[in-house]
Amino acid sequence: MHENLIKKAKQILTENYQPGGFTLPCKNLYPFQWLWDSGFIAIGFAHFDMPKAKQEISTLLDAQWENGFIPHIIFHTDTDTYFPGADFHRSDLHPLSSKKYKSTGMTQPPVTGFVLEEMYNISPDKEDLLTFIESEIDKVYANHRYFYQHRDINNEGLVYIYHNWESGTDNSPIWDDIWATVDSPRYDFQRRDTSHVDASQRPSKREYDHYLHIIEIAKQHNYSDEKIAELSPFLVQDPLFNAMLIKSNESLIKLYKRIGNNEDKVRQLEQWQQLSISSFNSKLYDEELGCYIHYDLRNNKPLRYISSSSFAPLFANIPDKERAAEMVNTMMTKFGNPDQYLCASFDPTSERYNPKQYWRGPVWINLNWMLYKGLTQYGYKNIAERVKQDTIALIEINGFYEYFDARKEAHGEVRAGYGGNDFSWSAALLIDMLSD
Ligand code: 2M8
Repeated sequence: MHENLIKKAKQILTENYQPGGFTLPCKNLYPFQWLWDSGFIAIGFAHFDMPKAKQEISTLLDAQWENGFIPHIIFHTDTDTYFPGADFHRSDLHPLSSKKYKSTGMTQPPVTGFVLEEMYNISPDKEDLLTFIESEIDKVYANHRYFYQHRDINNEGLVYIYHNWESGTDNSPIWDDIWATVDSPRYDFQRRDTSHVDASQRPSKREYDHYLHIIEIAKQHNYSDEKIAELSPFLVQDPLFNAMLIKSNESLIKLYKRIGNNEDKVRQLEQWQQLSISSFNSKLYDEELGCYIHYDLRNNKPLRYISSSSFAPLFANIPDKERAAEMVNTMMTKFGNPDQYLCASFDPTSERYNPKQYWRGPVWINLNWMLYKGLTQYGYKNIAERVKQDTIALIEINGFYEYFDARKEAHGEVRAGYGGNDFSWSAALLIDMLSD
């Protein structure tokens, strides 16, 4: 079943793979290596080309800074078809940044820990994979240590992100509340994304002003974590980001135990994990909404909106069974209408919902993959199956797009897949879902 889809997905990954040992998220639109894309891509490759899966992760970790930080974009080439590029980000300003690669000075959801575990589970040759994991796992551990040492300013086990691009959900309507508090300059710059993709499917010029403004502040202080925590107008505890960290902690604990002789690291990870899960549950859960939400650390207030990130904690085993049931109820009431594909990236009943614009509403395959796994884990087999079938249908009808309209009526006569086409993580994660 679905042989043609799988064949096409493998072809996309193989064609997006680059001589530098990494895979483009999508040709033209994203011409470098992105952190969480690489993680999802490695899971896809693991099913049919393990050497490339390993190489993807090794290349990513090779760009790690001396303080454990892993950047969100690694600029492997000098191409100027993406804005803002290496010359704008100036990772060299940070004293501990990589001397080998130019990168950004911000990160993305820490997926690498659980990606190693997924690769291990997929591989038929466990011994070989364990040898690979042994060679890389300490770098991932150092990355987690970086988060707990530098991004957890209240020592509560919840780390902050200082830029919307760190969230991965770039222009989520949730950030509108923050932009309303920021008086960013109006910059003069030339966007590149809108020459590849219809502008109505991308963030606005004003949003880009804010994105650049935060980077300018960080650069003025050479990307010092302490200064960023003090000065960035964007300082958020994001449930998706923190759930990824928690999920990766869990994987590191399991993998270190399998390797053996790493009791100190296991103990440390377990300590972080305990605090993180307990604070996540007490601080980020909104009883009234029945799901997890973001917390604005800069302005000290919860951001009370429902997005697909609100359900990602299911993937990381964070809620207890009772809470999981409430979350599933919220999800199905707000997002699960039969005339909608699961799962819109933002609350379809909100006036801020836009079914065509990037992270303001469309369905994203990486979030669907997490939900599929999370729902399965908690025993919601039928809903998990719906997420899977919806994912297959969206790709079958439209192609391997970056994001998709959640409204069923939008598909058919016209294409309702948006953003870039032949998008790597859509291909990679479909391969994984179909192998289940
Ligand atoms: C999108 O973000 C980049 C900036 O990082 C962009 O819009 O230029 C997001 O969807 C992000 O989550 C993703 O990792 C990246 C590459 O696919 O594209």
